[in-house]
Amino acid sequence: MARLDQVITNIVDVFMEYADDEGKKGQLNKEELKKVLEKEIQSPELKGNINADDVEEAMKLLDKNHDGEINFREFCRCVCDLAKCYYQKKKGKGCKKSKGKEQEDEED
Ligand SMILES: [Ca+2]
Ligand SMILES: [Ca+2]
Repeated sequence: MARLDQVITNIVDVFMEYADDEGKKGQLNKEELKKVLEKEIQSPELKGNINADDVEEAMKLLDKNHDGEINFREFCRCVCDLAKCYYQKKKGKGCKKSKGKEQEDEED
């Protein structure tokens, strides 16, 4: 499989695997979110951006529609934000910590 094929299928597969584990299907609750962050993010560079130890904080940051769970759209945004952070780091800029505020604007 090509690399982007893998990325895309992985995002979907990981989300479905954890989201359907307990509680509502297709939604990550706090425990499920903690598990994803702990098990599926291992690189210290990425771990620095999202903290599984403080899942309350991560949940607050990611749960954009404030229903207490992470849906696929919110999960995608999380992955995308991590990718952006990594990109910024590679360019030597370091990533801006979002403070849980809605940041819809794409600054480039
Ligand atoms: Ca669930
Ligand atoms: Ca939500």
